[in-house]
Amino acid sequence: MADFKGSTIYQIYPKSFYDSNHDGVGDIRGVIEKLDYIQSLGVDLIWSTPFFVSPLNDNGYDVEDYRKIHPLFGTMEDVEELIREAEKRGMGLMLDMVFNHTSTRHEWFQRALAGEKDYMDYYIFRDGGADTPPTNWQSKFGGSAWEYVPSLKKWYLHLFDVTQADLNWENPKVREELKEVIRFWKKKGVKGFRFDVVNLISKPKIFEDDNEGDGRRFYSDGPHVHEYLKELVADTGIGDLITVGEMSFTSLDHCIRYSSPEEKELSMCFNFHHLKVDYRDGNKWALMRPDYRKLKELFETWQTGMEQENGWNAVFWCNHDQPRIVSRFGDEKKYWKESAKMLAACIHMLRGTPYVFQGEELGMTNTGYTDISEYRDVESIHYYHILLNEGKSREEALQILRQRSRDNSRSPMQWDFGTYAGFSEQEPWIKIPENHKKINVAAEEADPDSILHYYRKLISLRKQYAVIREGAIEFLYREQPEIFAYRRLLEGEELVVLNNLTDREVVLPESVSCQNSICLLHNYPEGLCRNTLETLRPYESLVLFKRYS
Ligand code: TEU
Repeated sequence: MADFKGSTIYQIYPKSFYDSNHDGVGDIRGVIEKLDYIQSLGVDLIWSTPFFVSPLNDNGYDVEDYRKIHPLFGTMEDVEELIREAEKRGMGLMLDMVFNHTSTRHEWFQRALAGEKDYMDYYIFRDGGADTPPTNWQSKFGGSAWEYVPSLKKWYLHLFDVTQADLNWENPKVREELKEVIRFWKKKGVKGFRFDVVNLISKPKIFEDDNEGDGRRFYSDGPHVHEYLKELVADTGIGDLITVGEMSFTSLDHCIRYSSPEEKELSMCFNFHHLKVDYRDGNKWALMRPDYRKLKELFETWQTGMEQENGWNAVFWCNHDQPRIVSRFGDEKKYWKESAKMLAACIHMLRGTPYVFQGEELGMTNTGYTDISEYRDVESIHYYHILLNEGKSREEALQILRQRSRDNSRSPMQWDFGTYAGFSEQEPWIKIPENHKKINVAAEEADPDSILHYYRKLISLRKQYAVIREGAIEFLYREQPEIFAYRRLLEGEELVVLNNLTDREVVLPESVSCQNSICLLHNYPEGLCRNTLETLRPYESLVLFKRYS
């Protein structure tokens, strides 16, 4: 069994990582060229988002061929070289398997469209008149989740974009095809898999209208999902690799089952509850200040709940779908460094496997785009129009996108001070934020106090201290929303993590003595350490370690 508890995983969005052939789009050779940098972070696994043949309507989450590489990103030889070169540096590659749906350009769907019965059974087609979709379910990207095909007089289900048709996992042939994909990549030496929205694969027997919501309660963690996952893992022999399921709208009970070793499903789960604490009434497109009380409650529920039942969390703030954390829960201006470091410590010392999304280790911020023409993401563009139709002004809609768009995380990695931030010599496919002159790898390599060096430290601590990997967790100051604090415990070792989530000084309910502890990490300059803590400074974060004899 791979050591997923001791690992840190670095996520790459290849389109925006490094452009080796200077066509404005990042590529696989770009990742190979930057492997030394990735290794220097101390991470164990590199998760790359999909680079397979695809029309790229959803930037690769719409797969046309699971075994071929999109020429924009490179060749199969490049991927094989990436696997070898990563391995030489002690790292593995984790691939992203989008198995809930395929692109409508996939051969299976094309054959279904041509009326081949066998292939129609690969997808979810339902009868119905041209004006009445089978149910009122909504796509996650807005609009109906059904599309009518006049030639077949049937509707097909697409929980995401209309070009992403949901696969029918009830069909054993579909499950077999997908296992073959896994075997193909496993043979190439891939060390892990991330399964995209994998808790949505098992749809209900009966499709009915949802009078309370958009339909998700019927298909999230569906009737056969655990059975299908067990089968996929057993039949492909990936139980000894590192696997993570992206669980959309899930529950603690299901995530315990997905990730506890006895169940033989996955190593760990992503859930997104903690990233909805700034959604007004659960609506991503309605702005609200983060509710820190809720955030703390969610972490506590998921951390202690998973620990009690031997489950395992993937812990993270950022990915290619989320706005940048320093802009979201920190302060990208006055306390940029302090808040980015504090937020990192919050996550990395938790019980779970931490994920770092490219650029997070630099404190990259939201993009601040001011015109809709600067956006590329299919979801952002759909929702811009939905917001206008709801009566919002252009400026109001853009203001929402500036905070909520997935493009906030998809702007190019900021390598240096150059015109295109050292990402490319060509104008990139998506605009680079102005602040790349200040926030970039070159600048942060040179600054010993940088966010980048802080991340390296955090990642190395996990390797050095068993209490971080294995310790039990206990939450402190539970009644104080502005302080996120916890203790980790393991035979004779104790770690205390204190974080001020606000831009104000906060008083600790009782003073904390640092005298018998080692301060492993502090996000304020050294001279500002003290023997007894009565207060925490704005966004202050400390990690204290004690060994009992
Ligand atoms: O995302 C699944 C998902 O539900 C989201 O995070 C989604 O982007 C968000 O809810 C929209 O508000 C995964 C991938 O990470 C994402 O990039 C894909 O677009 C999506 O699946 C479809 O494959």
